[in-house]
Amino acid sequence: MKIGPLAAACLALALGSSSSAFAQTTTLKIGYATSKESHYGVGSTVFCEEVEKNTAGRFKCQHFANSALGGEREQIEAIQLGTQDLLNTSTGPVGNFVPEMKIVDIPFLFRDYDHARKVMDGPIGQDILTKFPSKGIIALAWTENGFRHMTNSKRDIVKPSDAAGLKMRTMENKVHMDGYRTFGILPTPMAFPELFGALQQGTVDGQENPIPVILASKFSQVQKHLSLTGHVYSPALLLLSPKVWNKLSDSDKKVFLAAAQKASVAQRKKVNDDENNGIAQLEKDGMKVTRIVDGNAFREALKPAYVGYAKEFGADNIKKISDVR
Ligand code: EAX
Repeated sequence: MKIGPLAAACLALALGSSSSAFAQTTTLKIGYATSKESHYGVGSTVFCEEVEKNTAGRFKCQHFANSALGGEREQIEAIQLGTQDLLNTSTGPVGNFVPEMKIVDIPFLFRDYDHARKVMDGPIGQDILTKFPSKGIIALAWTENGFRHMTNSKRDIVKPSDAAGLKMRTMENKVHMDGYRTFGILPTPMAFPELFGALQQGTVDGQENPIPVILASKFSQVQKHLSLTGHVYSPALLLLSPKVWNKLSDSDKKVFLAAAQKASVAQRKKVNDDENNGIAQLEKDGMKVTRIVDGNAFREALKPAYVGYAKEFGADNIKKISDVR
């Protein structure tokens, strides 16, 4: 029997709607530290929209912004267990799970955003991503947190001696803590969700984070001084639970990986926008911004820490990263 175009359209519609009515939708839980409007939220939203669109709605996300699922360390554990599906996280606690990753947390390793992104997207960064599966984590892509700057409630920081003696919250990251000690800082590791309260109560004098985080977390309400130290690049990662990954078809795996690439582009763009507009905003919000910082003095102070880094990671491996142009 020959059917006309209208009948064919009706049939297609009926089949289409019936198949989507029966197709199962899997809702993936995605967590991140800051708001849905922040860099993490922007990247995560792009990832989820791409996945939803390119799997015809078989997958969608439920967002848990603002650390609703806990600190980043706890969320990594949940990814391993499969009680959480997705996490857009800084590398802060990740090195405790995947030691090969720690090399990119070295202070003053990256010159600028171009350098950092080139390394992450190139063979060195991509090779690190292959180390995750054996630790029970799938790393879909490098996203981004940004260059970290110091804030505190006491004074302007131009050189390490200004930072000396300040009690500063750090991430749970030994590479950072070893470096910051050479600046004279007293590092106090703490999970991010506790940080605002600790600053408010004066448990610590300061903290360090990229502009997008300082903005999104409204640290201007509890910190007076912002110094644009840019002392370390803070990469981020879009992580997936192997429990989800192992059930995906090959073509869905491709969709997830391509979506993660788009997420990364969008997240980095938001970091750029915040770097360009956020500092003036923080000034308006009452922060005193120190723009000119003695970077050479910080790098000089850091030399003893680099001796340790060379031992741990290999001087040649560090040089390979520095040499990327
Ligand atoms: O991932 O813990 C931190 O300071 C991180 O930079 C923040 O949670 C964003």
